[in-house]
Amino acid sequence: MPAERRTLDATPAGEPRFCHNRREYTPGAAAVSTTPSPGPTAVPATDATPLPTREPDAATLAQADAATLAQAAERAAGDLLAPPARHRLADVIPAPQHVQSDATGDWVLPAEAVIVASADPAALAVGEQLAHLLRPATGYPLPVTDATTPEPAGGIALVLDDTVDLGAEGYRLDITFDGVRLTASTAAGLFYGVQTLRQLLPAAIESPGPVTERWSLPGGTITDAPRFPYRGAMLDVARHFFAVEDVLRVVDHLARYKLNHLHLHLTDDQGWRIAVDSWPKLTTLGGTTEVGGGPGGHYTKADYARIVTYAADRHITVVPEIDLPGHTNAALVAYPELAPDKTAPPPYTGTEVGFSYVDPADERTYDFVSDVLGEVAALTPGPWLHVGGDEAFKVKGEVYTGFVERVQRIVADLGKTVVGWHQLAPAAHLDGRVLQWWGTNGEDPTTAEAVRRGARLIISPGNHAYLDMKYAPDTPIGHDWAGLIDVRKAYDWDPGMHVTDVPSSAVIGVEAPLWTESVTSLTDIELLLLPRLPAIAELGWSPRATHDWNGFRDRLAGHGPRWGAAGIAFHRAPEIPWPSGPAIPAQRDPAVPTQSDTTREGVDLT
Ligand code: TNX
Repeated sequence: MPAERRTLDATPAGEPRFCHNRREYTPGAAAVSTTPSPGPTAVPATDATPLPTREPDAATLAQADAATLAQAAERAAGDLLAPPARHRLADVIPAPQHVQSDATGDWVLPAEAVIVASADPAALAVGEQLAHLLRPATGYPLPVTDATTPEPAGGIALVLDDTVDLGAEGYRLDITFDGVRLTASTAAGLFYGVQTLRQLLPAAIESPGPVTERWSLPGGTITDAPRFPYRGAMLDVARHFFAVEDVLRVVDHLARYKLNHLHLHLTDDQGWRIAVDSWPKLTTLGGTTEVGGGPGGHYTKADYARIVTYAADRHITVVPEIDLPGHTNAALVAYPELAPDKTAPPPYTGTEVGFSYVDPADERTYDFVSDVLGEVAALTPGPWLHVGGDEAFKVKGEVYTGFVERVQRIVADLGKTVVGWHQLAPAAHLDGRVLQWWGTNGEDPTTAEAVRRGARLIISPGNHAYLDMKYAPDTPIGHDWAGLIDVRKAYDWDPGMHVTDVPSSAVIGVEAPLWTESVTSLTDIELLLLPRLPAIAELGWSPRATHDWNGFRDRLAGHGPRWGAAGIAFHRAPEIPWPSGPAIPAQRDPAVPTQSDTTREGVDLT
C-alpha cells in the first residue's frame, strides 16, 4: 500500500462535504452535461388532425388521397436525397475486432420495421430488449416475432445459431440495403451485437421520448469478440450506501460498454450492506452508518436478488465482496465477540483504513465467515466469491496467510471460486483462485510468484483504473493517492502486459473500481464513471491492434450527445473533442413520459 494512501482527509461526521442531490452542481472544468442542444424541429407527438364530425364527401376523400400521395412522394424523395449515415461503422466503443464498411448497404430503420428473432426464448428476450431500446426515441411499434430462419426483410433479424464460430460472447452484424442481421451462438453475443447496433444509430436514439430523426445505419459487416473473458467495474456500496435503483442504473452503464461483471464491495468499516439471516445484527446495527454520518442502509436478500437478476438479464455476473479480515469495524460493532479484545468499537464514519480486524485466533470467527459466505453464496448464481484481504495491517505474516487459507477453503467448499485483492498472494494457492491486482507499480514479485503457483489476475491498477481518482486537481470529488487519472491515463495502458513477469495468459481481465468515500449520489457516480468507464471497457474487450488514443478520443466524443440525450451526467473532459452545437433533435413532445429513468435521480435536463 502506498504511504500517501493515508492522506485521504476524513469527512467530519455530520458535515458531509458532498450534497446528495447534485442537480445544481456547477463545477469549473468538470461539467455535467445538463441541457441538450435545442433541436431544429419540434413536431407534435401525435398526428393532431381533428376527426371528421360527419361522413366525408367524395371531393374531400379525393383531396385526402392526394395529400397522402403527396406526403408519400415527399418521403420517398427525402429518402433518395438523404445524406449517408452519419456514423462510420467503426465508430463503436469498445472498438470491434473486425469492421468491413460497405456504403451501398447504408440503411434507414423504417417505421414499420419488425424485429424477428430465432424461435428460442433467449433470442426473443434479446429481441424484446432491442425493441425496448429503440421504441422510446423512434416512437415505432417494432413488434418482436419469431421464425425458424429469421431474415431481415426490411427490419432486424436476430439469429441464434450455435453452429457459427463466434465464441461465447462474439457476434456478427450485417447491415445491408435489406436491413440488419445479427448472428451469434449465444444470447450474450446477440446482446453485445445489440449494444453495437445502438451506438451505430444517431445519438438521438438515447432520447427517452420520440424525436424526429432519420434512423440511419452505416452499411457493412462487423465481426466481434472480446479479448478478455472478465470485464468489470466495482461499486463500493459500503462507504456510502446506494439504493437498488442506482445500482441498476450502473448496471445499464456497464451493459452499454459490454462489461460483464459487477463487483459489489458490500462490507467495510463504515457499513455492512447485505442481510445475513444467521447474524442479523450485521445489518440492523452494522448497516446504519456510512462515511460522513449519513443513515447508511442495506440490501435485503430480495433487493440483492433484484440486482443479480437485473444484471443477469444484461449478461452481467455479480461478484459479491465480503472484505476479510480487515475492513470489518461494522461487523465488530454488531458482534463484539468477533473483535480481538471482545469489545464493541464505536461505529466508524471516517475514511481511514487498516485499523479493524476479526479475531483470527477465535473459532467463532470461522463460524461467522462460513455462515456469511454460505448465505451470500446461496444468493449468488455466479461462480465468484470475493473475500477482500486488503489492508489488514494488524494481521501479519503467518497469522494472515493462515486466516486466508482457511477462508479460501470455505469458499471452495461452497463450490465457488476465490477472488481477493492481491494481498492474498503469499497465501497457499488453491485451484482457480484469482487475485485482483490494484498496485500502482507493475513490479510486484510476490504477485508474479503467486501467478507461477497458478493464480490468475484481474488487473485494476490504482493509477489507471481507479475511478475514484480525480481527473484533475480541481475535480470536486474523488481521491488522488494513486495520482490523477484523466481519460488518456485511463486508456493508455495494456492489462495484458502490466505486471512484470506475469504473462497475459494469466490475466483474465480488467476491472475499474469505484470507491465511494467522497461519492454520495448517482450523479457523483456518473461523473466519475463517464467518460473513463468506456476506456477501461475498451481495454477489456478490444484487440490490442485497435488501440489508438486519437481514434478513441474521437469515438468517445460522440458519446457525449448520447449521455446528454439519456440524461446521464458525465465529466466534460477537456481532452475530448465533444461536439458543440445542436446534436439532438428536439423531442416531439417533452411531456411524453420517459422510461423507467423518470423515477431515478439524474441530471435535470429542463
Ligand atoms: C484502497 S484498493 C482501498 C480501499 C479504499 C481505496 C480508496 C483497496 C483494495 N483498498 O479501502 O477505499 O483505496 O481509493
